[in-house]
Amino acid sequence: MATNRTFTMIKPDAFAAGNAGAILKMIEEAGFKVVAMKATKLTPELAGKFYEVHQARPFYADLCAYMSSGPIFAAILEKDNAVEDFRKLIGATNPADAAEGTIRKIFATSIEANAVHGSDSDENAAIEGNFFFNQAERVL
Ligand code: RTP
Ligand code: MG
Repeated sequence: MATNRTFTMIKPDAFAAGNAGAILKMIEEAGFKVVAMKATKLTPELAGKFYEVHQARPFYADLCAYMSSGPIFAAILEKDNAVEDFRKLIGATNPADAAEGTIRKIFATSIEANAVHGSDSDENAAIEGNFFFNQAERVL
């Protein structure tokens, strides 16, 4: 059964461009509740660990450099059918393929600098939330 939580990051490009507030507004207006959130900055090592599933891909080194290039927001979101509904809200990885009205269509500037992350399964949502937030930070 689908759980009601997912994990997101507002990525360095969107944070640096001052789009975090507008993106969070879209997330809230789509019915997601923020139940944990922090501003932070990944080291290249932490970015590499977070995205280690992609370590054999040609874009992995660039991805780790980009994801550690500046501050991000990390957040746990709550809503029915959270993982699937959030992936719909953010749109396709490549903004050129993202549907009109999706966060990536509006804010992403390239397939890499694509504004937001969204977990791809309930299992990964839990793993990724635990990567950033300890128990005391997940009391809600
Ligand atoms: P995410 O994990 O960040 O939510 O993105 P996603 O599921 O839509 O895409 P995924 O395949 O998991 O890729 C992770 C991130 O790597 C960057 N990427 N660059 N240069 C490229 O061809 C390329 N492909 C992917 C993007 O930042 C993508 O979100
Ligand atoms: Mg992914």
